[in-house]
Amino acid sequence: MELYGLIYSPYMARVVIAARHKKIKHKITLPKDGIKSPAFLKMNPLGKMPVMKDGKTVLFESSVILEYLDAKFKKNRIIPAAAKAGAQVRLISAIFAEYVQPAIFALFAQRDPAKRDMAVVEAKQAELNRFLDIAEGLLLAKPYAAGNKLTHADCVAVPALFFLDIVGRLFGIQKPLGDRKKLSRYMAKARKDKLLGGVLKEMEQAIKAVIPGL
Ligand SMILES: N[C@@H](CCC(=O)N[C@@H](CS)C(=O)NCC(=O)O)C(=O)O
Repeated sequence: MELYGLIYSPYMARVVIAARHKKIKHKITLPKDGIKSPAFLKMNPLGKMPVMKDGKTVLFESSVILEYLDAKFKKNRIIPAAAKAGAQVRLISAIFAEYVQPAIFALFAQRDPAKRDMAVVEAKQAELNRFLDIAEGLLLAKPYAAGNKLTHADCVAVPALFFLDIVGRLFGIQKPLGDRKKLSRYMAKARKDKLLGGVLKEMEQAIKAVIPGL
């Protein structure tokens, strides 16, 4: 299997976490002439990473790839089969994918102090705090997002929270998670986890190559 993209992309990281957790043999590849090249656009007309190539199957959109991986490779399921447990996992994923991460990205877009719109920053910070409170309420952090097993929720939450840390550094925010105990414990554990911690380190290395001095 080939996974096209750069690990600092939280969308790519989601897929890498799932592939490693499921012990799927894969290779991380950079599109030869970039993600806007004709060859890459043939695989993903949106020109975005990640793209997955599994034999003749080519897929894009991280959530679709995660579904495919879980359906095809039954080992170490990331979405529990039971309706309620599966929904709980998906709910945590949705909060991070649809709310927390977009608010973080909106702040990331304001990273240049010279071009920063403080009204936008304040509005997005308030929004982000509200979403983090909701995530704090839903998270189990025992030690994984939805319990004692790594799931789809961790594939989404950990890369999103990696970016929260980056935004914190870019904006000089000491504790971007504030006093949220579960989220803080969750990320501390994730950093020590072999798989999640490894991905976090790779994301850190990769983003430092793009934003020097971070
Ligand atoms: N909804 C997509 C989003 C993918 C995405 O936005 N990827 C970014 C990297 S973080 C990208 O490739 N951006 C390049 C561009 O939009 O030109 C997914 O879940 O895979």
